[in-house]
Amino acid sequence: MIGETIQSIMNEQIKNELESYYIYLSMASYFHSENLDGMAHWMRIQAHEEMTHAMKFFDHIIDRGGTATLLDLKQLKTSWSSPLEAWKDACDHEKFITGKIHGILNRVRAENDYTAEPLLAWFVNEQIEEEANTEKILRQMERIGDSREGLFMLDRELGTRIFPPGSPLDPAAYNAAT
Ligand code: OFO
Repeated sequence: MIGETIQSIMNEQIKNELESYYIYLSMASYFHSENLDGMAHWMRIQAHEEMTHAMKFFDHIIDRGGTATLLDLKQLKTSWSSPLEAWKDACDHEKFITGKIHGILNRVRAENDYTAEPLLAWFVNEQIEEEANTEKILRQMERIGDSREGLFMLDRELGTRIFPPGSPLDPAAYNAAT
């Protein structure tokens, strides 16, 4: 059975992950409005990943006999002044999430909750990749500067990211389902 303290911080993290989902879907919308459909596509897949992150905490709580509580999401930023600003925010957001994951791991250790440690270890590793991905794109954006050509080349490259099979956010899947 999961303890009250760990259940409560995991419920908080479900909210953080769902807010990540919202932020990246918002960024997808912004990139579409800028005709950067490749970046929008990348963000849709990122949003999908965030939903799966939320569900990992959700299932962990349920599997241990607890109650997953869906907390209110805060109103998040919905527009950006430039693609560069959006990528900066994505990068900062991943660092913020890494801090949250490390904080949960500290609490899990303080509570001697050995059952939760493997889940947290997965997230610690995942955050290395999450930070590296956004950091790399941000550095490329900074190098591109004002070059329209560079921006569209990167946009094309990011449009090649592949949706995980069965993703409900893949337009090919939900359009085929109707
Ligand atoms: Fe982007 O890793 Fe979850 O939030």
